[in-house]
Amino acid sequence: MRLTFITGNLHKLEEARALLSPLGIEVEHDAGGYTEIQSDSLEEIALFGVREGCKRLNRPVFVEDAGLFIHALGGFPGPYSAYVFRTIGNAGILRLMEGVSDRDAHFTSCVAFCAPDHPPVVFVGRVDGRIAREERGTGGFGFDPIFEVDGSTFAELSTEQKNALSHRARALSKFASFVRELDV
Ligand code: ITT
Repeated sequence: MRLTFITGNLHKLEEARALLSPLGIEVEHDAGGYTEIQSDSLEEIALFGVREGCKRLNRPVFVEDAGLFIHALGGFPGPYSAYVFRTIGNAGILRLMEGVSDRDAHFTSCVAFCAPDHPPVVFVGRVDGRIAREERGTGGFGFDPIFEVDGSTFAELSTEQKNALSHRARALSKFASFVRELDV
């Protein structure tokens, strides 16, 4: 089975391939992008994007929208994670969290799939962790150096280790179980 992943983020592509290839799902890459609507809901953003991408490419496609939700900050940056990462980055998040003892946070990932003969569907994955006191590790991307689970930041893990527990891997695993049953 061959599916097209529309994303501008090559790290996401690597994680998706590492997880889906062993399951017999070949992932092609399209960097043509999609409209990221402004919404408080990652599901809505992903569903809108996948509908548009499927229309543009006229073949089975998926997209993924993810966000970091920091509990002490009321869920910030959430659906605005890409913008916040670009503007204040990890250093800015650590500054916002100075003196804050509740470090709880989670990542959520929404994988949306659509095919010419299949309506859009979405799969959600979540991982709970904590905001570290400082950046650690050189792997991964984005907020990985400041998000820790069981004492290690995601940036301290290999792709395989991150895929054993990440939000994206959880959403992609649900997606894989679903899509393997389809004849697309
Ligand atoms: P797309 O082209 O697929 O949209 P993107 O990088 O813009 O790629 P998102 O819109 O999903 O991705 O933005 C979410 C932001 O949250 C992203 O820029 C990262 O900085 C961060 N992020 C998402 N998943 C992450 C992960 O697994 N580890 C660390 N940071 C992550």
